[in-house]
Amino acid sequence: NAAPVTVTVTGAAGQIGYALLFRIAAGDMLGPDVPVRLKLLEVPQAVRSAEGVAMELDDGAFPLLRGVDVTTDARIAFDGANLALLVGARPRGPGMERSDLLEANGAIFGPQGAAINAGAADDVRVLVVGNPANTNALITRAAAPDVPAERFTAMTRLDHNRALTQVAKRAEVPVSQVRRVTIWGNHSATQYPDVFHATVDDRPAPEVLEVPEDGAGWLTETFVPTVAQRGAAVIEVRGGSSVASAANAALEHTHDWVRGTPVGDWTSAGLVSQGEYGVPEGLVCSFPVISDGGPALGPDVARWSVVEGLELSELSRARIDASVAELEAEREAVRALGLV
Ligand code: NAX
Repeated sequence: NAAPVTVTVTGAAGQIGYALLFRIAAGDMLGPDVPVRLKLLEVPQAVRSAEGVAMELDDGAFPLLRGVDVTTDARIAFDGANLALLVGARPRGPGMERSDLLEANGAIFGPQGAAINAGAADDVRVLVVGNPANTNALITRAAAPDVPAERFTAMTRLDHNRALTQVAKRAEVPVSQVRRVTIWGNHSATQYPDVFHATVDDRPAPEVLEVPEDGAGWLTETFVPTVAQRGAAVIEVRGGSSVASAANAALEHTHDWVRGTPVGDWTSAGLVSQGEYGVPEGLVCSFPVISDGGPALGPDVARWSVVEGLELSELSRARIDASVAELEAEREAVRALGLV
């Protein structure tokens, strides 16, 4: 009877929260052998709704679920947290400038980082889903100086999964036959989905997809914009933003971090740069990453590491540099606001 893992979810009464919490309780994130305790953080206006979600979690009678707490106090929410999924964020309102958006999110992620620093478990791992995810992760990390930088991540797994499926459809293979695609840069329209190191049925993807080195044709005209603008396309067709697919991506990101990526494959995640591929140190940038798994939790936590040594074409280099420039501009903006 293992000790339960404490999972804190912010924005618990929101759409992604609703799609995420029941799957965590069902064991989809950490596996069928790992009991969980959930701590739900919400703002006062939505806390009653979060309490309703907690009632439904009770009514699921999930064998792995060892309790649900609901709070509006970040200190209570992150106390003892092994995993922190930061989903709640301030969306861009009408007439809001980018600096207003960054400032509003600084007021959320700064205090949450401080609460993580003060009270989370020694092995805490943080995934930021709420947008702008990379820069919110940067702010959270800056407010938690005692937690190792490698524990702060931003979600680009949904972009990664979108890229996998676009490649599979183009190659007319099941998505399970596609490996090693990469999302580079910011979780924004400037992101660069890269297929130059991907494989389809163990063959080089550029060969299968007939992509020339300069990316002319399908890659730059269809693939990159389709992946980068998929969120907007879902909004247009579904009449609402991506929710279940985002929750699924958060689950997979966390699962692979804790339990390891499959041998021979990698995934994408926003990590604090240590200068890999020339990305300025400290920026939270999406890279190709692996985790070697290891003990599910505890002091020897499995780590993400960036897959190094990939050769980048001129096209890839230019696209990555453009997205990294946007991350730098966001960092400058939050610096000017005193948030990092
Ligand atoms: P919702 O608006 O449905 O839910 C957000 C919830 O967060 C609300 O219930 C709100 O009360 C709560 N909240 C706000 N401030 C909070 C705070 N300080 N503490 C605790 N809770 C707080 O949005 P939803 O559709 O669930 O999306 C959540 C976030 O995910 C958004 O920022 C969205 O942009 C982002 N996304 C990120 C994706 C990614 O790939 N990284 C993809 C999906 C999604 O767009």
